[in-house]
Amino acid sequence: MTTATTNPNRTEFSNDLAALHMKPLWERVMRLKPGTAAVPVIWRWEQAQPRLMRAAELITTREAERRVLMLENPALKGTTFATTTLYAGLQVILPGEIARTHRHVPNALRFIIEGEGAYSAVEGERVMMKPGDFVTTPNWAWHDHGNVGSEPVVWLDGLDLAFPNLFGAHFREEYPQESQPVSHAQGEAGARYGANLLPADYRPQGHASPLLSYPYDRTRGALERLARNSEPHASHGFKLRYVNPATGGHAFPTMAVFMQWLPKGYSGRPYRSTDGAVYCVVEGRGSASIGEARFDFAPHDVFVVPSWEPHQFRADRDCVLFSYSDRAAQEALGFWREETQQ
Ligand code: 1HN
Repeated sequence: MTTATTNPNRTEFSNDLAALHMKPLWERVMRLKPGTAAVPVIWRWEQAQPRLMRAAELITTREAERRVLMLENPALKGTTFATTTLYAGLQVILPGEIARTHRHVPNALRFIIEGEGAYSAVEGERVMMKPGDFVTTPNWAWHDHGNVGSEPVVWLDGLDLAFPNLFGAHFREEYPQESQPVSHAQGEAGARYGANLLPADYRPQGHASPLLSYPYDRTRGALERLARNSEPHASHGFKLRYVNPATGGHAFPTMAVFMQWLPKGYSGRPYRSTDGAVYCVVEGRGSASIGEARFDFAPHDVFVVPSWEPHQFRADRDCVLFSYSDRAAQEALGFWREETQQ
């Protein structure tokens, strides 16, 4: 690649081309191997939690619209993203507050970390949120949040912002009122889509799961039963994928969402895949070795496993890990690959 710069004629040629916004392909510096610029990083709950409470003193939800501390990958400064394709942020809402109604093209997920009594209203249905629940905000759905309880509620926001931004398709709209009217009973989406049944004439409309909430007690119960009665995967322990019940596909067209159980004493084999992922520790303590980094993790810590970084998990106690990645988009495009290592 350096031949061009050592040959004065080629240098002159390159300079001539530059003025015309052309470049010789043989001089390109683009990455031509798997992986991204993102680096492994952990945000520890013991550091995040007091700062969320400080944010709650400094600004109201009305002023901020959403009171969020964004989790930006240190190698992706200026993007706001945790991985090259995924946004992650910690949102806190105080008793009595309302985060006003809007909609946008990016899909969003909420993973509830701490506190009870808050709802996320999606297209007229208020979904009550409890720690460990995974709640969806499908693309272009009106959504607002409120806290009708008596304690602060904190959740992890995950968004696929990079995709609409990349395509130039990021629209957003404000709703004329702060809260949208309630037009569905609580639990209606769960009744329609969450009981291994679907409305008789249902045809999938959007691309994201119409099931607005995946409650933790059911997810945890399934994993615990599997862990008691079957053998763990060599790298993932017991790992389940949240499903769009109408299609059998991922919960979002872009983001794949998972919950996994690592039994106490588990030591996983190194593994890598092309999807970058954001993890949130739900229960337990253990460690994640990711590339050159080693993170000891505790409940509510959030960490990033970048694309194609070899990683392995160890569990000091029974651990439950929530995660989301861009695997759904990669599978849809035919790009996704994985590799188990020795
Ligand atoms: C958003 O709409 C929410 O609705 C949270 O709670 C975080 C980050 C970027 C763009 C939109 C929410 C967001 C967001």
